[in-house]
Amino acid sequence: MLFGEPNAITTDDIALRGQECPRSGNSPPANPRPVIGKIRRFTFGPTAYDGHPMKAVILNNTVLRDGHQSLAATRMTTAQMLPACADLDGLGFGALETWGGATIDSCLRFLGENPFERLGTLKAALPKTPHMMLLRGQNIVQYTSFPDDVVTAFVKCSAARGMDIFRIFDALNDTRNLVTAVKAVRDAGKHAQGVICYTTSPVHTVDMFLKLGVELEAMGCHSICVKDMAGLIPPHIAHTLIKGLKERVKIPVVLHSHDTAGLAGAAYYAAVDAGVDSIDVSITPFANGTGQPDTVRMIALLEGHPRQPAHNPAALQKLREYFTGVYAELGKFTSPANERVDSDTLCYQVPGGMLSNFRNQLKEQNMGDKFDQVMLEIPYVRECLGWIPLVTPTSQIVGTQAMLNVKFGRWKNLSQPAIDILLGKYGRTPGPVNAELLEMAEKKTGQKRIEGRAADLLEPRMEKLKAELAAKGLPATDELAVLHAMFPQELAKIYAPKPAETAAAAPAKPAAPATPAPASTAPAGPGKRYNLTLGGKVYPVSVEEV
Ligand SMILES: [Mn+2]
Repeated sequence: MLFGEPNAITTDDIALRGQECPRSGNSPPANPRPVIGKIRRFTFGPTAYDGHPMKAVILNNTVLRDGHQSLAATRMTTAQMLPACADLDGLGFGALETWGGATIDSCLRFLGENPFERLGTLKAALPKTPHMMLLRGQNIVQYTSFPDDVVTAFVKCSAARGMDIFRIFDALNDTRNLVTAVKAVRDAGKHAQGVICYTTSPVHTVDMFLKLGVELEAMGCHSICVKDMAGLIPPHIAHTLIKGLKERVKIPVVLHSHDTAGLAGAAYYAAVDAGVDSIDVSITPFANGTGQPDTVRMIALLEGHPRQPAHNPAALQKLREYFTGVYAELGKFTSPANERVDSDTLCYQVPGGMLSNFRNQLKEQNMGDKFDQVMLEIPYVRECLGWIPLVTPTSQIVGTQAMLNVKFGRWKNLSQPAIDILLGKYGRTPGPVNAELLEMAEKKTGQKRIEGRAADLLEPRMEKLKAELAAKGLPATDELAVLHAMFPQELAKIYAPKPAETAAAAPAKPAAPATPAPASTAPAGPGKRYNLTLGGKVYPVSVEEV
């Protein structure tokens, strides 16, 4: 084993400060730095992995979701996935991540596909392996909060199409934003996986994450995923965190990381030593870099380890060859910047896919030369917004605000989503938000910060959504209603009459094509488009998650 236990380790000694980053500007931090209090002490027992020492670690495969989301702007089509399905299904992966995250947005916005039909098709093509999806809690697969009835309907529809494991996260780790989704998944008889979004900051400690894990189990989650979306977790911390969780909870624990900074393979290895039940891998070339470690590479890393899983090198090689062809087909959306290991992410914590996309965004804003300045502003903005983890949608919110601060001066323009964070509309922030900024936000909006669960303020919407669909002449099904709630324009485009059909009726004005042409700017992902009106000018900003 990598890690002996020469001394008892106490987790409250481990504050997760991450890399020291240079601070932009000369002004002191706007927040008084919260004190990291002495939290409950405990020591590790003598054994390294006291579950089943010889039980192989389970591998989950992400190539059909996070793999291409991280390395090819989520552009893999269902048609490109299907030829790989028989081999993927036969390899004995614990789960295949096939849906959720940005795939639903991408299906509608770029690929002209009905995402629920994709799920049904993939379920039929991959009948043996459990399907897994990424769900953003109360945000479903969008960027703002939805009422409980929409969240519940979405889960029901996904379960009916064959989704098995729902990996549910909240960007602020506010469990109040997970409750509805967890209950809906349990009611549907499916597997609810609660997520700990891993990040580093002066207010985050291993102990805080362990407490969150215990809370997730108590909430009824069937398993826990440590989601390291920006690839920040170092091996020793991974070991400490996973081991601590395994000692406190009875449900399985998964580690999900990205190789953006080159840490994921080693972090996984340490987690395997610590007793992690499963880890997420992908398949080259939709692996490594900003994606998950490649399956073959991870198995090779575990060579000689008692927990190395059995594998089928020939089938894996065949898949690798197949996906190499798909990667070439998606060349417009891939980038060497995503493929290489880049330690920048350790400093700025910006998820890898967002980093490359952000470069393009700044160029579009004529701010290409301001990249470093904006990156330096990100930790400062994050601190002022209560040290929120950077994951969709908070990564976009912090990135956009940092850009505005650099462009117009600090806090001269406060974006609406940043205001909503300050007002508590996304949930409880890990640290306190900057008091002056909060005052500014309250003055500007005439609203007070809310302390309760934001979704409690939202009226049920399903009936209204169905009425809207009916008024447009579309079928008023639950599936279309939840898509209409999140992606009204994109859904309308998919169902717009084809140009050929309208040619006779209105030849002068053809309808929008069902399959929009791919965006001309290379890896522009299916990110949120913010239209920021500043000083009378509209600035479109878009960034994407990893
Ligand atoms: Mn990920």
